[in-house]
Amino acid sequence: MNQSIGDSGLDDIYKKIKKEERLSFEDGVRLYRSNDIIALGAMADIVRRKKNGNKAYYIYNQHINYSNICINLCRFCAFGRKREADGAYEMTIEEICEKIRERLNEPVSEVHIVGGLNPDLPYSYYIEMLKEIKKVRPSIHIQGFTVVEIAHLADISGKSVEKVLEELAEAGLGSIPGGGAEVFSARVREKLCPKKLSPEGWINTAKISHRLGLRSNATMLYGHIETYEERVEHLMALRDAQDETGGFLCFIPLAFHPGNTDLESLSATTGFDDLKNVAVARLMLDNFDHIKAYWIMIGPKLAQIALSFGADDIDGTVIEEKITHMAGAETSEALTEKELRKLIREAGRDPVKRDTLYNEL
Ligand code: V47
Repeated sequence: MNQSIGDSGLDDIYKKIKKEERLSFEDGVRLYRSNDIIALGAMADIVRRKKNGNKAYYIYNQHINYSNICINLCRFCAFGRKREADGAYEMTIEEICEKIRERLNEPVSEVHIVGGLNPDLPYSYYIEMLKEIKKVRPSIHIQGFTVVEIAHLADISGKSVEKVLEELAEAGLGSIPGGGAEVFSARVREKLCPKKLSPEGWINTAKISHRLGLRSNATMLYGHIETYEERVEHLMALRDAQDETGGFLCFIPLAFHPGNTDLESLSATTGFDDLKNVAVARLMLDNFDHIKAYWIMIGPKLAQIALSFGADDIDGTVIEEKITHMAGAETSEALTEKELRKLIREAGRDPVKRDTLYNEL
């Protein structure tokens, strides 16, 4: 038995992992309660290696946050604004296309598009945005609009979620990012985001998109007021949904940044908890192929270490990130491909440039 695991008091869980047995709710909570980070990492690394060998993925991508005007105004968010508030903005389709045009000389394969729930932008804005981006760069994969935005589009258009997704896909949408899941606990949501799409709404919308052939990502926002039990319940709800559809591409734990939010008095997450979330996710989410350590939120150095704690992906070049930076992130807003490859290579992994759907480029 691996020495670091033998001393951890988690050897029964280790046995399950070796037998590829599914972990229970109690197992998940015990993993979170353990401070034996080396044992957690060693176990998560076994699973990661079985699924992804020596490969670690990155993507050449670009983020566009088209508007921060939002009707939800979640308490953990420093990005959302009322229309009349300082710093509120809304990009025109032409401004969005200009952002795509600016990068035409770079090998960008994906544009990641997320915004607030803007009450004034019409449904046609979103359809036109997708079509116009595709005209400027036909080969680009558009990963856009969290399921929370999709549900909002169904509301404002009076169409069903299915119809909205079909029309967005027809206009050029390729897949759906994982945001808006937060933590599924009713207790947490009542306190932090009472107006947000319900957990059932989030999961159902994701499942509908999977059934229509649109893959999506999944996230969990951790490090605010949630308990270990609530984290594990969240992971298990995602695991159940993945059992049904197989449509999730990857899971991304999102480290809460308190700056400029209503929760500013809370401390930022620690390196230990960041690594725990990667490792426990890798162990609980046995039906997810990929766990992403998002360097924007935990920093490139810790994202690199996370590659030995269950992560097989460190996201990408990103270029212009607003959601985390408005909440006080101290990371840069972009890494070069050379920097991403160096981080991966020095962690002893083979860097693999991927497209959104994890095809190797
Ligand atoms: O849903 C909001 C989170 C999410 C804060 O799918 C915050 O590949 C930390 O989901 N501190 C949007 N997080 C971003 C997102 C995402 C990012 C990168 C890759 C992918 C992917 C998805 O950001 C929101 C919310 O959970 N968020 N405020 C904050 N203060």
